[in-house]
Amino acid sequence: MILGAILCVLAVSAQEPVTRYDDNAILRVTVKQADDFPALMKYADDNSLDVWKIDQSGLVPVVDIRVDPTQKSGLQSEIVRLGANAEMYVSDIQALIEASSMLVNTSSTDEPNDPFFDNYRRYNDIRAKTQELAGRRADAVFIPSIGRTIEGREIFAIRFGGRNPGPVGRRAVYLQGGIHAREWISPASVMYILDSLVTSTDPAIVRLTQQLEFVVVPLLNADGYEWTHTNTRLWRKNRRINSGSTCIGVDLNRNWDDHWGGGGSSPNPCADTYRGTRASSEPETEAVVNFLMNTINRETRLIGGIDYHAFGQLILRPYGWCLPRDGVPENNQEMQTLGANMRQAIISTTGTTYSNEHSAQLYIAAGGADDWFYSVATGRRIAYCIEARDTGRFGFLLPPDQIRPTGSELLAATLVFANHALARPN
Ligand code: 0X9
Ligand code: ZN
Repeated sequence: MILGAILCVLAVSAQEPVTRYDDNAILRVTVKQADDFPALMKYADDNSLDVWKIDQSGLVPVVDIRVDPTQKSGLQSEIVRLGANAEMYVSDIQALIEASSMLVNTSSTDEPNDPFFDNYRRYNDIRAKTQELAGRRADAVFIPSIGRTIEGREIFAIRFGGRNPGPVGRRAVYLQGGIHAREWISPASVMYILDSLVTSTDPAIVRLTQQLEFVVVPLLNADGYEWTHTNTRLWRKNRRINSGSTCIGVDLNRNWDDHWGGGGSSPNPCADTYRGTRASSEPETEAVVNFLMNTINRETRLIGGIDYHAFGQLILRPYGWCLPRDGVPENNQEMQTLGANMRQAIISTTGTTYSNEHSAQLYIAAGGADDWFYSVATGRRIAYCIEARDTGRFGFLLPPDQIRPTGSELLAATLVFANHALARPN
């Protein structure tokens, strides 16, 4: 019992320990009053607890925290000290990991469904799929290599469409997936969107993709993603070896050159929100910065960017680095209305409800990709961070039978976004 109650690292080979999550739980903590929230966050940070979700949309913040058996009683004492309320939301993460991998999607309709979207795919399979798409549309799909990860994996982009730009000139939108390793639904959904755009025969989509270029990086944090498949399912960061620390990884969504180093980003290499030593210190960040600034922005007019994450079902607009009372983008109204239209498109597709909000209202986090897309890459046009399914039942462990419905609702939102990018005045 005691043995089983310890998060154990099973050595399958000397180099590659596989992390198990036996008896890890998700506690849903509701603080008594908003003033108690910083103390709870500090406790989580000091004790390296894995914060899965922060919900500040209600009267008081609600926080989902993963605890292993060695962390549970400490957090419980802190909860008592704060007079907070806690509910066991998920009791055994390891069981959830094993159960969700069993739920492989099999087609229930007459349509010939692409088995690629039956399950979450590895880096090589995702790359092969983009090459297959390029093979089918050799006239319109290009796969530039934009750099290499820390471990040397090629970071590939896909450029599709925009060959007949019409009177507005050549415009582009940028779609990015897989910045956070454990958020598997992100690269899966971005691949679903890409596949739909490339293979669609719907005249509205065909016309859109003729006019607008889609620039897509489906799997930015390839090293972290592979690590979640081979070793540690709940890994978030890249695989940087941090000098002077035994802790690995930089949070790539705290590494961008817009208010880098600000609130919600940690200077501690052991934290899950470690921002790195400077803006764009990571080759994954740098690859996108160079590609968008030196190639895409020279050849096209980049109108918008979306960074796809999980989870929470949220449409987040800039800024992430400060609260609305300290500043909103000058075109906040445009992004709010567009967000509402994207939200509505999702409801019409699958009935799933997403929020539409200023990002920092969720929590402040500076150095995010979305803020950099907005303030730098697009020259203050339009940007979002979309947190895909679900609201916490499975969290990062979303079963693969939800890939197609999530992909189709996010496709609908992305089409609304892309049509707006084409229609806006400049
Ligand atoms: O914290 C994040 O990086 C994102 N949430 S996640 O659970 N997927 O890690 C939210 C980022 C929102 N954008 C900014 N704060 N800039
Ligand atoms: Zn994320």
